[in-house]
Amino acid sequence: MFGSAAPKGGWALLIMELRQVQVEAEKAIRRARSLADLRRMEKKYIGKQGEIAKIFNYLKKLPEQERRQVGEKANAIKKEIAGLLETKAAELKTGLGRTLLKEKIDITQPGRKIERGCLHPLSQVKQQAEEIFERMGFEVVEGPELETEWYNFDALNVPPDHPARDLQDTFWIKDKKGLLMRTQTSPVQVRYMKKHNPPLRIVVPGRVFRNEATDASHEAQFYQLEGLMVDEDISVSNFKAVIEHFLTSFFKTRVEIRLRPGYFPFVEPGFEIDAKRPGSDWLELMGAGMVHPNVFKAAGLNPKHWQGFAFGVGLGRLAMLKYKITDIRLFYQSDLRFLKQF
Ligand code: FA5
Repeated sequence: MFGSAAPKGGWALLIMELRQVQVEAEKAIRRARSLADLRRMEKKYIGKQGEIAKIFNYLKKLPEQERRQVGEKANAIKKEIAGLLETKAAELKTGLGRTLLKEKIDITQPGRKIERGCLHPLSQVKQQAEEIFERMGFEVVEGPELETEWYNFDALNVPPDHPARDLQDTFWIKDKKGLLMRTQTSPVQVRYMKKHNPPLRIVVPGRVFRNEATDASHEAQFYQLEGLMVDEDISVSNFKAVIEHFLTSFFKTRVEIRLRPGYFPFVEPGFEIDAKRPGSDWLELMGAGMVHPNVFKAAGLNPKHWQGFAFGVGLGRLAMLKYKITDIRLFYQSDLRFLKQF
């Protein structure tokens, strides 16, 4: 820095030099990332041969008064740098501690359980019913929820003035004449028979819509499973045998059923089937009957040659009986406390 003799005003240069060392050291300490960094800085700035020590070496070349002034300043800066190093070291130590704590793994903890979901009870019922019918040689087919008036009513022999066509019962599509949300899965009978020749056995699961008030056993949209079996020689006894086999397999317990005469324009004769478990009330489960000749005609089949039975069962009603649920609306409320039980 200086030669053998300090130049005049050299103390001022030393003070500037000290300021520079101070600023540089402060910056470096702030950026330090490890204790090793700090040790290097300690050596560089306040070590025996560090920057401050070098300045002390020049002090003896200064006149007495200036020497004291620069000496005091150098000591103060040395102390400050030592303090900064100490604070930063403490900071790094606790920071490291915090990271270690955060990343600590307790290997004695049991593994975290992945919660298992389950199928909605109505989906389960749908799958079980499909499987049973598939084992009896039935094919599972689907049809559209948005349907034409022709398939939903006309092709099914429903008279033009039948009350089911009323606004109170059917959700008609606004401004689209002849389009509606299907009120039953029965239109798929005709859709299928138009494209496939008998003998045939199908079941059709699907959502249907009715413009009606809801109560414990009625929803405005619900699921049905339609069944259709057509061959040359099908009778009501075939229907009884198939349905009894289905119900016994589905409920895995004895379920009493009774057939009541019922009117559906697309079957003749027609009946309603009620079911009951020991200790509970009769519940209307399905509508059924022998396919009406006019339905065969609408599908382009000869009613003199073909015979068949059809039925439509409410999947919600099956689920109610199976799980002893007394209100069908519970299936549609998405309450996990209810749904997790299945
Ligand atoms: C029909 O829908 C006919 N298509 C059934 C049919 C098919 C008859 C083939 C003959 C031949 P029904 O409206 O009764 O019929 O409904 C059939 C079943 O759906 C009922 O037995 C019941 O289990 C269920 N169901 C009817 N309305 C509702 C409703 N609002 N909420 C829940 N389930 C219902």
